[in-house]
Amino acid sequence: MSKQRLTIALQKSGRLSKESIKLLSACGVKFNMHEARLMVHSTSHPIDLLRVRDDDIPGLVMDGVVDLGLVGENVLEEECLERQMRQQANEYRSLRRLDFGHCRLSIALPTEQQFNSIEDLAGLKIATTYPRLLERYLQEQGVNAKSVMLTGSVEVAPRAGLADAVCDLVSTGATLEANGLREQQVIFRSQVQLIQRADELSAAKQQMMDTLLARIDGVQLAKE
Ligand code: PRT
Ligand code: ZN
Repeated sequence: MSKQRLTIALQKSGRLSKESIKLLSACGVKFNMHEARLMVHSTSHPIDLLRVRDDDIPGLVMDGVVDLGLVGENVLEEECLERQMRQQANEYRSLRRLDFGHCRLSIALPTEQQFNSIEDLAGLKIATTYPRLLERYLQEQGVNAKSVMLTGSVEVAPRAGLADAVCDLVSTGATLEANGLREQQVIFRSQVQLIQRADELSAAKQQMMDTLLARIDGVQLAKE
């Protein structure tokens, strides 16, 4: 990565990509976007964008491969816990919580299933893309349930007989409802964070960073 240009990792395509680009544009940072490109250079500032899958963003920041990242706290915290377990570098600086990508990670059960308290999860298999967040929650609650890792189609797991329950991201709740599931317990609330790698930036990058942060604050304030 460049010593002079600030590198920002953001989601290539998905729920966060439009808003991430919109935020940078509102800060006056200009790009010639090419849909296929991994790396995009700003034409107005010493800033480069690295467009990747959201799951790769925390690791790229924690490993110091990029300077900044825009990522959902669900993905960030999951990677942090995973790296903690594996005793890998998991440090980063939290710069700002941003006003997009809001969702919650919730445990949901088939609608017909009784649920009175968290103890009702004992002995169940719970499908999730976030096993570390789920296991931490279960441990805190002292409930002995099993997480089953699925990277996609989590909401169909109970009907397919792969699990008894799910622990999945929810925003409107329509997906759970369409799959005959009822949201029972929120375990984590998430929005997008701007994060920075843990070590010091070069003077040139730090200067660009200060300018960018001031503009982000201006944009956020104007939205309120
Ligand atoms: O390809 P890549 O790995 O980059 O993308 P992805 O498919 O892993 O992620 P993507 O684009 O779906 O989501 C990126 C991030 O957006 C997530 O990590 C969250 O931080 C945030 N986010 C906000 C959401 C949602 N809202 C959301 N509703 N991510 C996923 N969903 C899904 C959820 O998994 C479920 O399938 O939407 C469905 C539920 O939505 P409702 O409205 O029906 O409740
Ligand atoms: Zn992803």
